Amino acid sequence: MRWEILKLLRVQSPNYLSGEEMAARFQVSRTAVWKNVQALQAAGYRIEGSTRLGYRLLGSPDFLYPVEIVPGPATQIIAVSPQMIHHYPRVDSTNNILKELAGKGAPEGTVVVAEEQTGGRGRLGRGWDSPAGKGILLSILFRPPLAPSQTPLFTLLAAGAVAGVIKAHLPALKPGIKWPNDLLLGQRKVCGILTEMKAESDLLHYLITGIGLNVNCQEKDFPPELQQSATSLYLQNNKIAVSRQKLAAGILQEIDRLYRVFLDGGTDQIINTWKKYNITLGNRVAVRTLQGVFAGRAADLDSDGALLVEDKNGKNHRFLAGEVSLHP
Ligand code: BT5
Repeated sequence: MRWEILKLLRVQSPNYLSGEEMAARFQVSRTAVWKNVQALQAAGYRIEGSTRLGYRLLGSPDFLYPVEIVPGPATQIIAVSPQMIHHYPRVDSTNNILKELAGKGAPEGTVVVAEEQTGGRGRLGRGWDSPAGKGILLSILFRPPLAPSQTPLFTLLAAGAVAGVIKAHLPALKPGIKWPNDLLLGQRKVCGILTEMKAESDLLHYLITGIGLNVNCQEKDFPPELQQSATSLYLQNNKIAVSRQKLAAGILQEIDRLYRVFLDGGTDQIINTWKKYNITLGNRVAVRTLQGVFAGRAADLDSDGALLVEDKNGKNHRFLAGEVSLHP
């Protein structure tokens, strides 16, 4: 009922809505309405109460509450209702929480989102710095009918989606994707993506794509070792704060759209969306893998999203994972 009350207050804002009217609408006592208003206030909403006039909404916090980031009727699989979004003030890692939910049978399209992570994870045991209330930290559960070998495409799908949403909200910015999962603004990293899966031989149980996007981080929010390499939308947007809620809703909606394109066999479209923001292909690169470092020219992506790197004899070498340095 709390969120229903919020909806009513929002429609009515900046005017008052009487407690009596809400009590009648929900068939509860005025005390019950008042308790729900208090809960909303505790959640950060600025609601003014007047014994004579009722309540009015004066301001909303930029927290990633499910009702605020649920993308709306256009979505069909991802976060189609607020109930499919699990919001936490603080977790170790949203990917970890979603793994637990997935193990208990959570449906495809379930989302875990947090204001802060204490153990945010990158690839290969690296960390993701996740200060409270500054970024978007979310994970999405997919249960696609796929072979595990095709899953790297999901990182590209998410990277293309986030780049597109940044461009739509802040047209002056020029997001670039460094294969496979780094989103850069200028030369600095603004977003990272971590795709993990549970699979047995050829059977994929589920796939989790975790997105960490630096939205309103200031320089001082980054630890010293990231000061030169990390950035945020705020820092790139002339230090004007950006709505995390609008971006998060946009990201969920765009990933839902691209995922459906993918399910309809539109792998090319996923790759082409990624290529719109490509800053990798065409450049000299060094790819670091567990086997060593390989240098060459990033020539293309194949239909699995693997990177094809051309050696000096014109022969392509295929990488499904790895760490790319541009212009080594
Ligand atoms: C990534 O790994 O870029 C994947 C990051 C995924 C984070 C999301 S947040 C929601 C979900 N839950 C999780 O626990 N994880 C996902 P990788 O390519 O390995 O890059 C990690 C490296 O990026 C670190 O070693 C740092 O150098 C750098 N880094 C860490 N935090 C950063 C930040 N906030 N902004 C920019 N760079 C950062």
